[in-house]
Amino acid sequence: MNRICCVYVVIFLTVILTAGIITVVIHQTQITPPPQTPTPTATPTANPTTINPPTTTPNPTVASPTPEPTPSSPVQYTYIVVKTYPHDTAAFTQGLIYDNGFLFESTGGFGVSSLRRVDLETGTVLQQYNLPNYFCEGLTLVGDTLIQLTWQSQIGFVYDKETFTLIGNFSYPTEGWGLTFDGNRLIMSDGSSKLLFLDPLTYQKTGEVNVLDGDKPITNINELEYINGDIYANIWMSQKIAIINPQTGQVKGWLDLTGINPQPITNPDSVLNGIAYDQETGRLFVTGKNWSYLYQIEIKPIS
Ligand SMILES: [Ca+2]
Repeated sequence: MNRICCVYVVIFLTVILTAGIITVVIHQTQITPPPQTPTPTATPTANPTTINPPTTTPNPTVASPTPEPTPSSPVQYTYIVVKTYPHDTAAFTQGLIYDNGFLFESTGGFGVSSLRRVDLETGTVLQQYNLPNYFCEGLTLVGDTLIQLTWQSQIGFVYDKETFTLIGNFSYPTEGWGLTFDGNRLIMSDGSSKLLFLDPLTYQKTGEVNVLDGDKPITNINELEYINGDIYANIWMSQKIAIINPQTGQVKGWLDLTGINPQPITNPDSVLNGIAYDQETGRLFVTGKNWSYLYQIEIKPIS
């Protein structure tokens, strides 16, 4: 019996010892994972960072190439004549604007330069201020004052719009060609490829932009008209009007007016010049130096 008891005791102890070892092993194996747990926790955090970028990064890379090549070639426009009005053939048109039912016109030429108020329907000159000693050029309206440039005299004149009373003048260092107003700045051309920006009160230059079609400078920029954020510009001795982005100077469109004037060309200087815009109705008017007619036109892209 004692021997049997001893055997049982030994078996019992062996079982307990074995169970103890197994428990320790199991315990150790269960403990091991926790230190690994932080690693997996870190992995999920890394996953979003690696997943997100692919979705966001490719988009800009795909999107930017599309807008960047925007220096696209200018849109080509043609015209439709909506209405024809009489125009004084003695008017060597250098500046033209429309305001409240009237055209205001600056005419050039030595001895015959003038500032005029013209009835749109009849072409009749209703009011005129002569400047025989100057060769007048661009014209624009700032509030109730008319601003007129001269070609090479480097002087500009300021008039009361109603009375044509000369109320001031200013000087500038370049030639004077075209003039318009964007509501904040005077925009002036001087025959080069530049548009000059002037303060409308002090007439001091505040900036300039080079007019380019792609990378080609466009020179001889003449009469101007600011229309809905763009500058429409006659190009001297050309049948085309450039539509220019004032911020970049890029030509965004070309309006070809070839054939609009049926008059036989007897004077080579009698070229297309003069753009006016009626902001209230959106009417666009064009004419030329000594032309018999002024045209209201609509423009449309050439398809
Ligand atoms: Ca104009």
